[in-house]
Amino acid sequence: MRIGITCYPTYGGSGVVATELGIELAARGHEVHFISYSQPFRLSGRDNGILYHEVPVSSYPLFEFPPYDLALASRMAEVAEFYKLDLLHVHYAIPHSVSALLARQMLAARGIRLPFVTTLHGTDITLVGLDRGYLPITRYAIQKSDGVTSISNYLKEKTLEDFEITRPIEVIPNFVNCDEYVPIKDGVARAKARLRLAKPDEAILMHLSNFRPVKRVVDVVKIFAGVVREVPAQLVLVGDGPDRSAAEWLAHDLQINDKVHFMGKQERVNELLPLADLMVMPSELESFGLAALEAMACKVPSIATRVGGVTELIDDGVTGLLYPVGNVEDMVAGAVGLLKDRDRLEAMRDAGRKTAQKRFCSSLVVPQYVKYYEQVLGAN
Ligand code: GMT
Repeated sequence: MRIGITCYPTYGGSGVVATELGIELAARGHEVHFISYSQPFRLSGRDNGILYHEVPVSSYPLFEFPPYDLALASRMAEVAEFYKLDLLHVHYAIPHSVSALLARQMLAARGIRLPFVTTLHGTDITLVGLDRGYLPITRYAIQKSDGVTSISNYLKEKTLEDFEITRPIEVIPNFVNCDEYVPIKDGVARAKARLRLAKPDEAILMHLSNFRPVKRVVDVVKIFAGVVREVPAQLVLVGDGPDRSAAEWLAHDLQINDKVHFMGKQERVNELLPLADLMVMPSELESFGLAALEAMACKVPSIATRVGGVTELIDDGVTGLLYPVGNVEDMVAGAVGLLKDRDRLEAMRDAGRKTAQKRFCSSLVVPQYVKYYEQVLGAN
């Protein structure tokens, strides 16, 4: 198949899923065309079977807001026509599904067929999408998509309810490449790799996100402050975004900044994650929680919040520990308890890797997308 993919190319789960999907599809012999305003950050630019098409957004003195969604629609239509795309797959509804809808109509007028699939990721429904300024057009584009998938049952139900959607939505969960996200074998190799970040007797807590308010990065620092009072530890934060400065200030105010490491945006998170003992994901809301899944595949359990689709990923007490949002005290107690009980931690590490392998490996999930594309193409 020749598949066009549009996503936000910046640091964030929806872009990661879209990029990894493109890479996996290309590895299976499909021709993949990324269409976005810059190259998605996990693409090397040298990936076989993948082409990247930039969307130029020209400015004009009259435009206070250059119309990216229109430029995107034009580029989608061009790329689809020039490269004979079979299908377009857009990730994150706003504005991508609206642009795809326009591109489909533009091409239909020229006798060319371009079905499109919209994948809903989270705040496109739970936050931004609920904004009255966006809701009607987002609802329309979802309703008119040729196929719609969501990354969890939670998000599907939320979309059907809040957007009064009447069309079917297919749930296809987030996935991880279980051959690339692997634990480092215990022993000398792991100990040596960890030495870059911590002393042998110190635990490593890790957080990975785009540091938006919904991720509650300040809670991560608070949780760590409680843990390090009881257990020797270091905190490694991967990613960047609006709340980084608040978290840095808090680490200074609590005088733990020598143990808190802000690594910024990192491309090869699969090399960092296996070095951690625990992932900390105290989010206000997660429609799935890709960071926790990537950690799980590397045998790193999460201390997380019982929100949204997280319960579809983490089995509380078995593959991680779940708490109400903002309950820092209990999250500290849970983390300390696990770090002091190595047998329990080990059992959780193993159970997490098994869950990732059994349910969320790309080898299992990517074929679900391919099957869905075939279904959409067959129905058109
Ligand atoms: O925050 C978002 O909604 C955007 C998105 C992103 O680009 O970071 O994150 C969402 O998509 C991920 C991949 O499908 C999910 O794993 C995240 O749970 C989801 N984030 C939220 O629901 C807050």
